[in-house]
Amino acid sequence: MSSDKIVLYTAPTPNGITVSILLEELKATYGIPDYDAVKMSLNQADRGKVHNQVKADWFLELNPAGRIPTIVHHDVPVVETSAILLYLAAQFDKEFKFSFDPIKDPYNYSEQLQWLFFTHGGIGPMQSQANHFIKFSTEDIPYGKKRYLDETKRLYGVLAIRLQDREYLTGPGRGKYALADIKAYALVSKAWFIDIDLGEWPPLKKWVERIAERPAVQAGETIVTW
Ligand SMILES: N[C@@H](CCC(=O)N[C@@H](CS)C(=O)NCC(=O)O)C(=O)O
Repeated sequence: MSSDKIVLYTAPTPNGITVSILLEELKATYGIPDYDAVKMSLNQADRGKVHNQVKADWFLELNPAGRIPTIVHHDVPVVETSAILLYLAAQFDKEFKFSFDPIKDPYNYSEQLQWLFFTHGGIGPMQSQANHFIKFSTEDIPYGKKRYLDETKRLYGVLAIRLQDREYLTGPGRGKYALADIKAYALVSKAWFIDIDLGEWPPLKKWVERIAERPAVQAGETIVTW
């Protein structure tokens, strides 16, 4: 029989912590799900040498893209941060503490998808490319550095407009801390890595500080470390 326990393949990166933050929030609220975190190597030089490397054959069978985060639940893999967040919410967030009911609350559910897609399709890839060109590229390519840094900052500006008169990205009134916040927080809170000063967008800075205070966020961010 397949286990109820979730296995989370992860690393201490913005994409990795996205999932462990939600898992910790769910555990703090409902006492479930039980999960094990397995730290994966993202280092290409470890390929073929280290068992838990993201391009190892056994891992590619779980996620053909060879990327973390990946979860396995009841022997079934789920990949892509936002798809994992939506899966975990559907399975475990029965009181919609961190999500919205797609049937009874379709407007807020739709907004949740909109902000998840905005972050998953926009900030995630742009910030990753900015990280690459600024921190990891073996060539110095000023055009690439500027292009992706400017684009990341433009998208942060959009979040800041959204947060001008609300505390969280989605939900009625001033908003409710939910999936879209977790997805965006995991990225925006790591802006320091490429020297982006969140002081440029006061509502965004306050939102990061507000979320960072949550014990489950602190636990989720440190589930595995470098
Ligand atoms: N779109 C994917 C991106 C995942 C991703 O880029 N993961 C990185 C770490 S943050 C990774 O596994 N990189 C390993 C590699 O590229 O070999 C998601 O949202 O899950």
